[in-house]
Amino acid sequence: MSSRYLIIAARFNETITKMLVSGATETFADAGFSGPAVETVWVPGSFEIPVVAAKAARSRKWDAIVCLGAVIRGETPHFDFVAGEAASGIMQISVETGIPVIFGILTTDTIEQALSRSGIKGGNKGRDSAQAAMATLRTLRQITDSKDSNVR
Ligand code: INI
Repeated sequence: MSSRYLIIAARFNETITKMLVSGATETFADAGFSGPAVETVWVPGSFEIPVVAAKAARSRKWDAIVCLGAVIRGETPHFDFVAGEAASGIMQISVETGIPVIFGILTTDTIEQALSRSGIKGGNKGRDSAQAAMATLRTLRQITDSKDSNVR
């Protein structure tokens, strides 16, 4: 089945978020989704992700949305606000629209921890998030299909 994915990435801590975007893009490509099937848009920071995700999800142009960012505690007293509001905004949009909106925002104490979860040591939150988007979409379609097949 054809699927369209949107990646929303924060420019804050761009060295890290670019690696997350690469991980997500490569994972979608490995699964056969590239070119117009995967679009990427950028926002200034993770705090701006929910408003863009809300507009995108309500437009119904994409089947799933992957939100990528890096919030590092050492860099800001706003850590709890930025990370917490991004998380709750993303969850709210996903549940409201029924579209998978994946929380791919790293929340770490140090830049070293963020780097090690963005591909430097193997793990890549962008890759995990793309996999979560495809898996959640599959499950939602499975539920819709089984509902339709029970209609007499
Ligand atoms: N945004 C991030 O994505 N990560 C951070 O670590 C961060 N810090 O450290 O402050 C951050 N702040 C910017 C924030 O997301 C907004 O762009 C800004 O507050 C304007 O609304």
